[in-house]
Amino acid sequence: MNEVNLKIAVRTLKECGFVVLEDVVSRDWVDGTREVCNATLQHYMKTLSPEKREIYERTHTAMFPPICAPFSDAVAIENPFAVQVTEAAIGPDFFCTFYNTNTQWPHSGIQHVHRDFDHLFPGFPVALPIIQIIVNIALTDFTLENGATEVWPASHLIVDELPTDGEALEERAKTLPSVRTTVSAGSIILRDMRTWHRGMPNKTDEIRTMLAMIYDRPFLNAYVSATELIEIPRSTWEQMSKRAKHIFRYNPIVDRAPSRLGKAPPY
Ligand SMILES: O=C(O)CCC(=O)C(=O)O
Repeated sequence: MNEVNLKIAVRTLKECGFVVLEDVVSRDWVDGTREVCNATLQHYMKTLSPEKREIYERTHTAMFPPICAPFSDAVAIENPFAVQVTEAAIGPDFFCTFYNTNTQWPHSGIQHVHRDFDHLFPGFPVALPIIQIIVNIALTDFTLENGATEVWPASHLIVDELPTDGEALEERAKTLPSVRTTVSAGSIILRDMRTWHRGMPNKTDEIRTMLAMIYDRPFLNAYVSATELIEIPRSTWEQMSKRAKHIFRYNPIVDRAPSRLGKAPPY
């Protein structure tokens, strides 16, 4: 990205709480990854109780993908455009200890409005600079019909002592303008973790999924819970670039072969 576009991207992220980098990942990679991801999701759903599966299919599903190809490909974990914007927004030493997927199943319903992370000092009268960015890579076209995420621009700057989700937030969100992230497959959405958003109903017969990685400012390492770390198979680690190893430096490297099954996030 040239200097002018980088400036616009970072400014948009800071002002609006999210920015879309349109069509930055190749169709070939996206199509192959979607196929593997859908198969992994099907495996993962079979590991759940029927009750849980029913709830996930009706509402929303998050899954930890196995850290092997294609999920561990450089184009995903250290996408040059996403890294460029992230470095400019939160500095070069950011790290990642969270990587999941977000799926709206065919004919699923609406998610509740929420922010993924609260302000560092809830109640402080002004919003502090951005500290966490979620990097979403769309594996399908995101449309109004299949549940493109709804986002409230500039809501990351709202500092009232609202909970991160719940009735009060739903009510307040109704009074504020929102947009839908209708983007093409292979687009990347970078979002400040404080920005209000929700998954929307998927009225189509196709699965709608995006990958999601959280890039954090270095000091947040002190708050990472051990149960949430990503287990990186040594065979994946050995293939990662120096840059990717730096981004994923706080995660455990395990000697198990990569499992092709998705896992449940710890919530
Ligand atoms: O899948 C979506 O559209 C949004 C889901 C999401 O970002 C979340 O659950 O935090």
